[in-house]
Amino acid sequence: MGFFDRLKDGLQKTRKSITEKIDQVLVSFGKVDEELFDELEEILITSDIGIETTMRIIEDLKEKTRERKIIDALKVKDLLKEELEEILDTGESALKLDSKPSVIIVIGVNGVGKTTSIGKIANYYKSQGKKVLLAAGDTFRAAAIDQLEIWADRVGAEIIEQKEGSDPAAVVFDAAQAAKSRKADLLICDTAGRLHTKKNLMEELKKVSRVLDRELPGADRETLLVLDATTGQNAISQAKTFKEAADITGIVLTKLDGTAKGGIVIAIKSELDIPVKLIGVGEQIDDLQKFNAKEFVEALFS
Ligand SMILES: Nc1nc2c(ncn2[C@@H]2O[C@H](COP(=O)(O)OP(=O)(O)O)[C@@H](O)[C@H]2O)c(=O)[nH]1
Ligand SMILES: [Mg+2]
Repeated sequence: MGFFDRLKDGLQKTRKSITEKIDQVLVSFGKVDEELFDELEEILITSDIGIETTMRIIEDLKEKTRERKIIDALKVKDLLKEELEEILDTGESALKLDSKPSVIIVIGVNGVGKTTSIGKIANYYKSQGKKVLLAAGDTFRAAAIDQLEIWADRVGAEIIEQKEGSDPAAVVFDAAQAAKSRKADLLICDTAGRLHTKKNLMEELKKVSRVLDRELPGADRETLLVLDATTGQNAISQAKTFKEAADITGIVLTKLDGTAKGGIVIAIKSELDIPVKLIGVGEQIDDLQKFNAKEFVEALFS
């Protein structure tokens, strides 16, 4: 399956819930009127786009139909696509990882898909001929270290680890030294998603970040927050918490294939001001894609 087909396939549930309903409404109305917008509003809100963003979209649609004197309801679909693309377009969504080594830190609550995404990212850069080093910074559970080890074996990356319960900042320190001495292109740091308290977790992330500032000054760094699309509006509040502890450079939105509420990507963009850089559309190793607004909207409406 090609890239676009995987995306389409991954967005199947969302497409069914948003696009098919929109099509039905547009066909049944035939002509543009006030009630049509009420129906559209309801569909958008129930797909987790968020109330505020939905209102903005509906207002814009009303204005554009007036300006362009559109009376055919079916034409509203193109306007909606245009509107969504505008909201989602963040300009550059590519990861900036030019220095050698460069660093990715992956953060987010338990179970969102951090370790799996690291495996997928590592696999991508390995396939580009890069030397990739993983740091097992989730020392909270032994199983987390084992899981990263499996990924390292699978993709042919090296891994730096210590035993369960050790200080993640110490693991990252070792990994930074190893990245320099082994001339790695890319160091990817896993982190814990759960500690005894939220405060501990945030302090730990700050400490890891300081170690990297000190040991790899000037290295390109992406701090990626992983959010699980199936958790809906909860993902937004997680992002707000993590934003206070880290300079997040991008979001990895996982499990879009598992939800009909993929509209969350639109809420994230308009409410958080952090670009979505990667999206997870399945469990296969190549099911993590670069986010592109135009392709996303095309896949949603195709
Ligand atoms: N369907 C689907 N499952 C995913 C995706 N990303 C991660 N997962 C699954 O989510 C679960 C938790 O992932 P894990 O990487 O262990 O989360 P972590 O606790 O944040 O490190 C695993 O079962 C993964 O296979 C995705 O894009 N789609
Ligand atoms: Mg993990």
